Amino acid sequence: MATEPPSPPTDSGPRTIVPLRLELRDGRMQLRAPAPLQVELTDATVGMVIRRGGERFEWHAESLRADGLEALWVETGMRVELRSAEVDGALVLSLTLENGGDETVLLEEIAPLSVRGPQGLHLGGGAAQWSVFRNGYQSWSATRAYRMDETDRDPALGFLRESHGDIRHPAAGRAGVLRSDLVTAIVDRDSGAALGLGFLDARTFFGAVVVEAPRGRLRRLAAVLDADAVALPPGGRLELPPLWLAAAADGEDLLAAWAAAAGSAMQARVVDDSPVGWCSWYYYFNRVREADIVANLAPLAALRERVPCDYVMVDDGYQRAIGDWFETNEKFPRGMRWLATQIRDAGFQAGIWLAPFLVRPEARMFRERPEWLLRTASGRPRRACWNPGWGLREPAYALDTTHPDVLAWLAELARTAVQQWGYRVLKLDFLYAAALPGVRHDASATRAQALRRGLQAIREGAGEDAFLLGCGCPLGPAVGLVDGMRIGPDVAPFWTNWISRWLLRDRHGVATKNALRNILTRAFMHRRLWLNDPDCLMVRGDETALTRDEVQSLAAVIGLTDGMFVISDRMDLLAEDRRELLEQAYALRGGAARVVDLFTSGLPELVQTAYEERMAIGAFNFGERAADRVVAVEIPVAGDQVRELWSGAVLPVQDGRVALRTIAPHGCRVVLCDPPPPVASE
Ligand code: 9PG
Repeated sequence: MATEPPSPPTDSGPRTIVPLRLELRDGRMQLRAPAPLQVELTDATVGMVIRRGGERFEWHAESLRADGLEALWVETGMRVELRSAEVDGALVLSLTLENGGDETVLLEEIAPLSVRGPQGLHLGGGAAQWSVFRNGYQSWSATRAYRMDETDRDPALGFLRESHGDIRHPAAGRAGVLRSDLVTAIVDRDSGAALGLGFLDARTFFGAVVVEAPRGRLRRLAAVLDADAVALPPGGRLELPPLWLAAAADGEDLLAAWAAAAGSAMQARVVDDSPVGWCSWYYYFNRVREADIVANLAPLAALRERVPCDYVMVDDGYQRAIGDWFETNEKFPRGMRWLATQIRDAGFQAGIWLAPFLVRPEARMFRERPEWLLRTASGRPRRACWNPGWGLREPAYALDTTHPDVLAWLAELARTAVQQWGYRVLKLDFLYAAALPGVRHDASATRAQALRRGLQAIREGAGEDAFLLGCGCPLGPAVGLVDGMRIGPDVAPFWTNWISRWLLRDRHGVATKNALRNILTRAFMHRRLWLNDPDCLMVRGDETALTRDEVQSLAAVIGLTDGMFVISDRMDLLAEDRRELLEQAYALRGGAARVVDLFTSGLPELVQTAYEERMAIGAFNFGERAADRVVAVEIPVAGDQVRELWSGAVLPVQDGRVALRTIAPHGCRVVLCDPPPPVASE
């Protein structure tokens, strides 16, 4: 079977959104979408929480004045100035703070926009009908839309919270109270009308949108910046990241338009050719040996005509210790430079995994450079992660990426891996470690800045030509520095496991089902903030608990959402029917995906992908019983027929609909819609 070359996305720019109109009334902001959209924010204001002389103060501007919308907080002398502009169909609010008082203040939280009470947001029938998009903090964090009667919860065990969310902002654990990182869209499920709001720049502060609407009544909606106790001396001024606001008749349009705007504000890196790779992790895990990597090169080369692999990634398992990256362990006796040469001689780029901001106690650096560690207020090294794969007894700790020697070392590490050893793709993992709360060498740096400085040092050392892939990474501060970004939890050779589901209450954890959810819910970020990395595709039939239906679902979601395409199987053992599966999934790439039920389901099951001239529909059944589905086909198709990918079945289209019978549990159907050939003109 020949592989069709992927065609470019038909739609990667902003879609149909409208800006909110801003008016000042009684010192408060009124923001309204033009008719017929019913989206209106009433009595919005600016708020902040500060510390001054050891005391905590909270303020909401009572009377904004026109002409730049100024307000003065009389007791503290803090002044705010708010400017508004219409940019590409959205309203953009920019806030400047000035300390006009005579004491230094520490900024804790700043809300460029907040409304309170049930009248604060008019959107359709009210909060009981809303779905709110909750974006997780980092790559692995669970992301999906919630109804207001649903509850967002953290994992039950503390050590999992570190690696799955922002420990400064635990989940509320109460129905209707959500914190969405960077951006949200609030959708009225009855009318589809939606409000979108998000920060355009996350290089300095982490931002989030907080929605509190327990029991179907809005209490508070606020866009908040975590100001990390940054000091503002008397006379000091601070410009805050702009806030983007728009309305639309569709929630995903808003998310896509925000991503395009934020990507352009932060100069996102979006390379044209999304790389295809192979990765050692999901077959070999920690057990990987240098011979295993070499053994996969010939089978990958032989597959090239069908699935052209660009790079071969040596994942976790080669290093002497987490932190001792310059030396290999006994499983890699010939060292990393030798291995890169083997990979490159076989015609692939070489890739290498690093957890550059982590260090474990057995690493040399831990003993020799104690001043490089991020520390807690009590002076102990900041625990960053407990990963049983690296040893049960001790955790890994975080580096202080504001220390100049750490930054120099990071640049040197990246330079060595790229220039000296010859690895062009760097998978940078557990990046959240740099942004953990702690005491830093540069006390003035925010957590977002600390992470960004670490990444910048790596980019500097690696050079512009290296492909940097972020993983376990808080999303905002990495835009413009990484080329690819993992957008979900790890896939696994199983669907879910009961330990994770029941014992740990962990929606973020390692499981193919959890990964699929995020690949769909964060599809809109692809090619706007970076290239999405959905994580790897495993298609093998042995040494896996995934059924063929589950494998097909993973393959279809990865192909239809177009992100990076990374295989993780032992290639010499792959049966021909499984190779064909790889090829079929590969041929689905190159389109622009739209997740139809993003706001109506906690786990989306319907994707439409538009290509230049064709269209594909993925209908999934993530439930536990077989299901029938009927899907709408939105383009005229050849002979009023469509083809189903996996079965090859030809299905009739009647009144623009196709009936899909008995989709197995965890399985899917992929409907390929080819347009009728153009009528020849005379
Ligand atoms: C290598 C792996 C792979 C994988 C990464 C990352 O303990 N934890 O919470 C935890 C989360 C993710 C994880 C490992 C441990 O996987 O996502 O692709 O590179 O590291 O160790």
